[in-house]
Amino acid sequence: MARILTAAAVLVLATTVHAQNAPSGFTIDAYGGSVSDGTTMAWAPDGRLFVGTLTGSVRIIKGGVLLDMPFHQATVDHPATTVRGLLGMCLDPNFASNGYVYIYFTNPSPASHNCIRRLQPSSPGGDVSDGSETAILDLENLGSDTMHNGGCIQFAADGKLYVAVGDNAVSAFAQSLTSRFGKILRYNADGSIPGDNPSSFAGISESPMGEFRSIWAVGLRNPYRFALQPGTNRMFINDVGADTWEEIDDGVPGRNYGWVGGDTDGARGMAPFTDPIFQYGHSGTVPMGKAITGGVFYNPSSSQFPSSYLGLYFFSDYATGFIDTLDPASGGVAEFVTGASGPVDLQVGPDGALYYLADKGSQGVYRVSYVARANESGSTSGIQQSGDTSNNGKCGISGFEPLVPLALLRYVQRRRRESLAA
Ligand SMILES: [Ca+2]
Repeated sequence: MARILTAAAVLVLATTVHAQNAPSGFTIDAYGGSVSDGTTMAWAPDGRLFVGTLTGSVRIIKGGVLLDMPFHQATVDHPATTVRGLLGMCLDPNFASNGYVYIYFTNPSPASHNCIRRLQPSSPGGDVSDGSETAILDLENLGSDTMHNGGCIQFAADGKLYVAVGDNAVSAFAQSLTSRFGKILRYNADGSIPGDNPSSFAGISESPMGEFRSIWAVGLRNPYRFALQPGTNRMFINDVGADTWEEIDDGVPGRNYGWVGGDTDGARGMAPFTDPIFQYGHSGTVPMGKAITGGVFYNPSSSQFPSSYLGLYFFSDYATGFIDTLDPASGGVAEFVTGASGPVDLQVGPDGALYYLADKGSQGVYRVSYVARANESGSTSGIQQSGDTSNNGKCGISGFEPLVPLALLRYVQRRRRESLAA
């Protein structure tokens, strides 16, 4: 039996390598139009989707159509093939009245450093900015290494602006209270520091002073994305690991997530460090990947997916191209989408669909929708797939033959994950 399943798995992998696959009842469609080098997405309450790109553009998808004119073009430090550039974006909690858009990007002036700037439309509700950039935050100058910039920014329900910053490939920064690198930071919307930020951090004897009073949690390597759960305001931090583990960390003020360089990502069971609530390896685990990217909780104001998805945490891996779910209550993990092309960000839309931003292949936004239970009844369709023109929307060679073995494979994977999570 095991040998048959292995052969089936090989067949499936061989025939669906370029297809994006979702569970039965779901479809995947390209959304809006081609966007290259996308890094970040944010939904406006009016239904527009803002999309930021590594090269400094903020684009708008309005009514499902990508507008030709960017909302804004920032001047970014983006040396070719590096991950410096525009990395994060969020909208003001009062966006409906003030129209503020916040972007995190690598600023070339006067020396390369990551910053946050606030943008505003040229007219209320307008689709282009007035060109101004209001300074909210300027981080320390970067070193020569172009890696580990973090970049995710989000407002939480407390009205504060949370900022994820990477260690710039200097792991010692992650444990230092005289550096904002390798941290989660917490600011007021105008860039001032709240008086109630934590003053002590696990495993560090001193307290932060001055501008470092913005530090909220420490010990992170490259927290590329974090997400806040609507309703609970729980924070999950996706910390990209080094050579072995990718982490999801439970964000709590004052905690130390243990990154001190070398092989110190992943669970170590070593106080005072906080282990990840979930980790997956670069080899030998299910799931398996090399760069955790997007994360979002499925708690939409208008739910579209089956109720079993409510409260789950979606997370993606850039290298493997999967989107999986983590159940915060049970710790169980299950496969959701496979074959996504370099997913870098996940968001839940106002329609309750899951949107992901692809940075490889046909780059742009993709929408994962739950279509109808009618599609499942009496159908052999284990997969719904579209938006991938390389095979005319079919799954595999004929669109049919991998379905049965894939269903078996998924069943086995799910059982393995349940046993791993136990
Ligand atoms: Ca860690």
